[in-house]
Amino acid sequence: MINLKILDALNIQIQKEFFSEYLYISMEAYFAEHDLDGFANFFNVQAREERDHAYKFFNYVNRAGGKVILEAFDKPKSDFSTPLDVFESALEHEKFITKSIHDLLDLALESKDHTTVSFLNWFVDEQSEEEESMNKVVKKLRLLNENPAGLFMLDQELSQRTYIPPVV
Ligand code: OFO
Repeated sequence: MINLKILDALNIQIQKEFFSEYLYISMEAYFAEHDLDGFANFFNVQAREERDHAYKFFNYVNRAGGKVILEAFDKPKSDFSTPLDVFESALEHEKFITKSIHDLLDLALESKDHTTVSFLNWFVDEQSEEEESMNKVVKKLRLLNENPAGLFMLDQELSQRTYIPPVV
C-alpha cells in the first residue's frame, strides 16, 4: 500500500493532468474560432495526450492499492490575444507541470519509494520534451511576428501532428 502523502500528491497530479487537457481544449477552441486548423490540431493532440497522462496516474494509483479521488478545477483561460499569447501561456503551464512532477519525484525519493520514482521518471522525460516543443513554436511565432504568410506556413506544419495512442 502506497504512503498516504504520496497518494494525495498523485491524486492532485491527476487533477492537474485533467486540467491540462481542459486548458489545451480551450486553446484549440481559440484557433478553431480563427480558422487556424493546424494550430487547433496541435492542441487537440496535446489535450488527448494530457488525458492519457491523467489516466497513467489514475492506473498507477489503482495498481498501488490507493483510492483515486478526483478534485475540482478552475475555468481555463480563454481570452487569448494572439497565437503567441496562446503558446506563451502553454509554455508557462508546462513549466508549472514540470515543477509539480519534480516536487512529486522529490517526495518519492524522500520516502524511498523506488516504484513511484521509476514511474515518475517517464514524466520527467516527457515534460522536458513538451517544454521543448512549446518553446520551439514560441520562438517561431516571435520570429514571424504575426506575418500572415508565416502564420499560414506554421499552420500547415502544425496540421501534421498526429495523436499516437499510448501502449498499454
Ligand atoms: Fe502532462 O504533460 Fe504536459 O502538462
